[in-house]
Amino acid sequence: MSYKQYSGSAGGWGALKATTQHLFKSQNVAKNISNLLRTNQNDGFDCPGCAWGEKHVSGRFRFCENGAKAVNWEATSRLVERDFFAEYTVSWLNKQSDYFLEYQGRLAEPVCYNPQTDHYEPIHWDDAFSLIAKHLNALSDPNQAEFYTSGRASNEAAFVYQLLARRFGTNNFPDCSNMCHEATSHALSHTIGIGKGTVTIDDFEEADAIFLFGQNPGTNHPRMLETLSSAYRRGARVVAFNNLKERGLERFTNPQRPLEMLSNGSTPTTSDYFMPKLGGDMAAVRGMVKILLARHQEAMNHGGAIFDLEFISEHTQGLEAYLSLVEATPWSDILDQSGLTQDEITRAADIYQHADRRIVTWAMGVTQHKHSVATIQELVNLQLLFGQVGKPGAGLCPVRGHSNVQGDRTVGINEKPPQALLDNIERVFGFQPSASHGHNVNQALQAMRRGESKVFIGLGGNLVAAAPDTPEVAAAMAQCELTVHIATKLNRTHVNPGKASLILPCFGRTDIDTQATGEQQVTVEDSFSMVHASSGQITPGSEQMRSEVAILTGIAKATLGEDNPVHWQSLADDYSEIRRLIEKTIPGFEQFGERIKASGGFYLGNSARALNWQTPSGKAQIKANALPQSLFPFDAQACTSAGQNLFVLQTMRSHDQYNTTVYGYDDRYRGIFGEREVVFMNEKDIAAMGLSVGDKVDIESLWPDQTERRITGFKVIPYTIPQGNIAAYFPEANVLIPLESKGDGSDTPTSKSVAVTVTASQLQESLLKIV
Ligand SMILES: Nc1nc2c(c(=O)[nH]1)N[C@H]1C(S)=C(S)[C@@H](COP(=O)(O)OP(=O)(O)OC[C@H]3O[C@@H](n4cnc5c(=O)[nH]c(N)nc54)[C@H](O)[C@@H]3O)O[C@H]1N2
Ligand SMILES: Nc1nc2c(c(=O)[nH]1)N[C@H]1C(S)=C(S)[C@@H](COP(=O)(O)OP(=O)(O)OC[C@H]3O[C@@H](n4cnc5c(=O)[nH]c(N)nc54)[C@H](O)[C@@H]3O)O[C@H]1N2
Ligand SMILES: [Mo]
Repeated sequence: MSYKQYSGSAGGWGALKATTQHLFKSQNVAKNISNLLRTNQNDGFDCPGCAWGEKHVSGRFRFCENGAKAVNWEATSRLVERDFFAEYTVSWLNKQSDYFLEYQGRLAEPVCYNPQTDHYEPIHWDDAFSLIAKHLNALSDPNQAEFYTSGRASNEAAFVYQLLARRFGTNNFPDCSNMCHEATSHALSHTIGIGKGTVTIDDFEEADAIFLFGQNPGTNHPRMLETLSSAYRRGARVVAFNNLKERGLERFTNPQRPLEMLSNGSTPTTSDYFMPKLGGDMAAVRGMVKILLARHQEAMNHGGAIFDLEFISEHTQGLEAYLSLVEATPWSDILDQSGLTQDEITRAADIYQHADRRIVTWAMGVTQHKHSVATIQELVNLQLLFGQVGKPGAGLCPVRGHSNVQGDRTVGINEKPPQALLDNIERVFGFQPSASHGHNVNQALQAMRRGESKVFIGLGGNLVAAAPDTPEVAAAMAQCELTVHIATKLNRTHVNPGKASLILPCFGRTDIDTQATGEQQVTVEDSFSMVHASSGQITPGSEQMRSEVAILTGIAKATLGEDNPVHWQSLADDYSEIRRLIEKTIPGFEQFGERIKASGGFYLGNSARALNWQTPSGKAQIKANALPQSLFPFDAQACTSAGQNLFVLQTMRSHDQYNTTVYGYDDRYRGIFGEREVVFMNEKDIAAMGLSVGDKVDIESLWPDQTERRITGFKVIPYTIPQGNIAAYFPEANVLIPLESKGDGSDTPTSKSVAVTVTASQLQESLLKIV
């Protein structure tokens, strides 16, 4: 275990080396090399990594180091078979690490939990379906079932899933996006009338300035580094706002450029770097607008303008209220909350003003705070003032996480379905779906915890590890009469079973999916609203695995009946049938089957980009939100006593993980090797607490309830991070986040602002005493 500052650029030979190591680790080398070459190609599969889009140019490989890890992890030849479950009890498995659980390999056959023996035991598929049907049909209210989705599910699987749940009678669709970009969907739909980004990949080639807020593309969207470095090379300004110094936001060696690789050269990915306090982006942007407003007023005095007055008057509403609020916001608040100097904010405003086409991107550093919706609306305001929506080379770009999280939403995974969707379902399927709002993740977990929701079905994902307050979530699962997990790999959620529990092994994106009519394709949608086809390339490792669609139609047939409301089997036999139903039900999918044949797929369109504002007023809304009272998710100061070291903690991903999937214990770009129980701190804070690098600390979170939330023995790592802020990895730090600490309007866990105290590890002190 070691800590060594990383001096290289992102990408380059380090990435190639890591890719090769992961190839060997999967024990499927030859197959996986050919696999990687098919990633994101027209006749291949969509990368199960992130949702970044692709420009379709032939003859280039289209995977990155972390995409390669995702592919290798899924395409392993290791299998979890009945002997494994016979050997280990579930209680024993629950004591193992997340890495251990997933590393065992692909789930190979359906198993059912036996509480008497505490083992999972084999079960026939039909018996598994009957058990689910029995439990679902025994509920006194369909809203006692929760249908969770993780964003890898294809459009076809997700559409079948929502149809099954809606026919059953509920809108309980907790979704991974409730912990992810929910604030984005909420903020955007209430301002520009659509909850998606307005840019396409081509816009990045025309932008003069790209502002990146709260994201770490070097690890989480590595293919974006190429886009950023090429923008930089042609002279665009690329401006990062990040709470940490992230290597991928500094320099990148592109493995696609042989000369750069051979000369160990690299291209910067950003031209300017600002490090706001956690949650300080809203104040920073408010400061930029305040400067630009003053300049605009000055220009107006001389008959000019800086804002796009024509755009504002034709397309927006709410300008006056917002500008008065900007004027009324004191600089002291802006500087205090942003943690930036007035000079820095002025520099950011200068760059913004002197560009003509600006793109603003953001990810979890913006969406996982209490005031995330307001922060995103501040970004929207800035862009609207300058007419940056619906213009080539400009726009709003939330960078999505899971490879099909956006598509799942598009095809109906929505706990608050719009009336138009319900009407279409009624028209196409001849039943009236429930219009009452269902549960998001937070509400589902609360209902399970109270014993009100009794059946949990998970289409992928790992909710126990992904959600906050881990012991509470585990307890919520344990309360359920039945938990059902449709999954590729064993994880924490599976080893926290309900009173009855099933693990149903499914195909992943890389597997060949053969059904009655032959090999099937599925479709996915990227961050740029491009829909394209994906076909698996390798023979599944076990004949017992089934496709997600086959599993869902199996559940539907057993629960609802063969033909209710569709002939389920024909959907499983031929996925084009599902695409025909999507075409009839979801706008934008006209001639779906034909259009996915095009290279790179097709563009779903975006109403805001077309300057068509789907808001009640028919205009884009400029929202006047006050800055938050405090950057803590509650009045934390009131909960601390004198002498306690109060910090705001963010929880983020290492370079060797995919959400709760831990591929390894290194975080190369941050200089961490062989460990994950670390906490990144500013050197001055380390010194002020009398700590040294490598010391162990205990971290306790503050929340006005009686629950103790604490992690112990985390190693102190010095890092470029503002004083008062610290960072640790998720899922290890999830126990610190109270379920009740959630975003206003989004219910997203405040994973990037947790009020905590840090103390020297008691364990360490007691050891010292012994010495
Ligand atoms: N390899 C890999 N790829 C992934 C994933 C993965 O786990 N591994 N996960 C996928 C998913 S589901 C998602 S949602 C995305 C996540 O992609 P990211 O949003 O990049 O994920 P995080 O690791 O949470 O990183 C958050 C970044 O924001 C910064 N940050 C945190 N708080 C603040 C703040 O208040 N202000 C500012 N300005 N910066 C802040 C952090 O320092 C960090 O750089 O990636 C997707 N792609
Ligand atoms: N503290 C903290 N918590 C967070 C975050 C954070 O930044 N900080 N980030 C949040 C974010 S952005 C997200 S998106 C959530 C993620 O939450 P989830 O989507 O629930 O979690 P994942 O870790 O992506 O799920 C991994 C599991 O999915 C299954 N799986 C993988 N591929 C497939 C497939 O093709 N089909 C099926 N059926 N199953 C498959 C495997 O069994 C694997 O174990 O976590 C959130 N939690
Ligand atoms: Mo995500």
